[in-house]
Amino acid sequence: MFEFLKRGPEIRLGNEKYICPYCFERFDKYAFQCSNNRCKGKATGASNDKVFAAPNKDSAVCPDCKQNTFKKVCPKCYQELPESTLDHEDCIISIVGSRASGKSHFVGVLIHEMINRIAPGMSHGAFEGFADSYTRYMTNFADKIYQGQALPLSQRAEVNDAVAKPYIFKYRFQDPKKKKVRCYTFVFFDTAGEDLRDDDNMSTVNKYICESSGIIFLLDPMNIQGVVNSLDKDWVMRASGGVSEYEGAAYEIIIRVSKLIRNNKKLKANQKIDIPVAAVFSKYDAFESLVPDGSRVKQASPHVKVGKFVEEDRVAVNREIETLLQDKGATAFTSLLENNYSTYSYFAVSSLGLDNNPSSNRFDIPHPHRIEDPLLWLMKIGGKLV
Ligand SMILES: Nc1nc2c(ncn2[C@@H]2O[C@H](COP(=O)(O)OP(=O)(O)OP(=O)(O)O)[C@@H](O)[C@H]2O)c(=O)[nH]1
Ligand SMILES: [Mg+2]
Ligand SMILES: [Zn+2]
Ligand SMILES: [Zn+2]
Repeated sequence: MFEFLKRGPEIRLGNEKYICPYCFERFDKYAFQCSNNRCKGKATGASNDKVFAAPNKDSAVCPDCKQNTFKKVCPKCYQELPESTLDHEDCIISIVGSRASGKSHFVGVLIHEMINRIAPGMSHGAFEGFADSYTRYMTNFADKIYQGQALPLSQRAEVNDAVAKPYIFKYRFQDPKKKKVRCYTFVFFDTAGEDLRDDDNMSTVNKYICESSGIIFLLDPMNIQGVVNSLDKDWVMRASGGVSEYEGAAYEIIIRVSKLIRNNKKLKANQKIDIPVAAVFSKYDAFESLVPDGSRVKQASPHVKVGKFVEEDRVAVNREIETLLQDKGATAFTSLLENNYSTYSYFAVSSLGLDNNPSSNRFDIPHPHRIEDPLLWLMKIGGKLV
């Protein structure tokens, strides 16, 4: 940890400390990193990473090369900090779900859609990667799924940077009412299902889950026995990737996640968790045949088309999916949500798209169905949409 020796007129961070979106420690001071390529950063007060202590100002002078730098970094992990972190404007989204429930494909396709369709369509906005997030996103996701390759199952955070490090994106858009630009930072965590299997491994992921502004809980249709029984078992197995978790895996994860948040927030048994949860049925394409004709969820998502969040559509889909889960005997899941969370809603998405699953012989570029619904809802209730 870096020692802060110098004092001076500082930028106030408010009473609250900020949370580093990489190591999740709380700090009231940030450090600076020299961005001069030729600087060796060996001067007194600077670390080998050219990180040095300075008062909380907009910029600081490197003690070694005397150049000015604007690069603010975490004093512990030395990762660059987005402005919004210091302003407490971060929106941390945790994606959780059992092994092979489709989390990585969901994140990979959602970010692509945010950049290319959702942000421009909702508000003429732009979705931009922060620091190395875009490059890491391209390497770990886009270069595979947008080249017709399925993603591998994610390794545990301990051994895999793709999981351990969040993907940070800025959403910048014009607020027509206030005639000013608004900017929010999204911090996405693609949890490895394996890290959620037991309480010990959960310690790796517990920090960001507890600090989340929203949780996207992906529910694999393969985990619901009633769903599998209503379909051709072999087909649905192939269609959903061929990895079948044991029955109850989804319930166990939601129980474990809830216990973790309850302990962390010191909640009493009769208090509900106030982090909003989007409970998302993944791989919609694989169970579409179970959805009655005329259902709202069969239609394309309306929000981006009309340029604002259509609450009435969310309500209709929520009702349809809750009914489907209850009809298929997944009441253990629905009552877990009801009893633990004050705000939740059901969704169904297909990241890959209709007729584009691993069972079909071709694997097209993803053309997702309703992938934006959960995130737009979390933004809407968090006051982050106009
Ligand atoms: N039919 C269908 N299959 C999908 C969809 N999304 C993902 N899959 C398949 O589900 C399997 C698992 O997907 P992943 O995204 O790797 O799952 P994960 O939740 O990240 O798994 P872990 O990293 O092990 O926790 C893969 O074989 C995917 O092809 C989808 O929208 N439809
Ligand atoms: Mg994964
Ligand atoms: Zn840090
Ligand atoms: Zn320097």
